[in-house]
Amino acid sequence: PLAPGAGGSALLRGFALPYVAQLLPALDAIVQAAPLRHMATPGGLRMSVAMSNCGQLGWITDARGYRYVRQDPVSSLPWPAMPALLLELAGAAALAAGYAGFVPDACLINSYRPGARMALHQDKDECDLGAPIVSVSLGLPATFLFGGAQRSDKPARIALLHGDVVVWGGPDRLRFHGVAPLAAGEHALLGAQRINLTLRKAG
Ligand code: MD3
Ligand code: FE
Repeated sequence: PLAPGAGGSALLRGFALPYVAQLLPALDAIVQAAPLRHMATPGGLRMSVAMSNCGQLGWITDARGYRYVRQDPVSSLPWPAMPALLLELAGAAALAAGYAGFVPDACLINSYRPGARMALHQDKDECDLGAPIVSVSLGLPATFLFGGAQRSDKPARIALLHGDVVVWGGPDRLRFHGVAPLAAGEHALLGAQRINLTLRKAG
């Protein structure tokens, strides 16, 4: 597991570093057009992670549930376009993990401030669960929790650092996963924040 080229999952340490200088201004423009916001779970709890999206589809949660939508519900405008650089990064990472021809149509932008966390969950809102998910970590380090097929399976802890890219697919695609509360810190480029991008084929 977590070895490149096998068509399962692969942890690609520092894979995004050559892209960062161009990626950060592109992300700035996206969150200016579609600001990061704390969405509510279907149960009415405010998420500690602030989110936005780019691409044809964006993931949202509200009282009506979890789903992908074409427009930002805050502005009623389409989500900002996916930057070409992000498509290139996602395609190259997927290929390195054994997935040729990965073309994501959705990019969820997760912003963690110290204390923010993501509870164990499964990602199953996408139409094609055979497609991988590419995640890009930027800014402060986080402890990723990698569980099993059951919520009760004890998760492994994996440090995800600035520039790391993980390709999640095959038998791992439906594993429970989450993020431990972000530790305080200051990153040279992103300040007191971790940004995680998840690139998906949602439609
Ligand atoms: C493993 N985000 O947005 S990215 C999410 O760091 C999410 O913000 C986390 O879980 C974050 O849904 C983790 C890594 C990730 C994404 C999807 C997965 C790992 C996954 C799907 C299946 C298994
Ligand atoms: Fe997830």
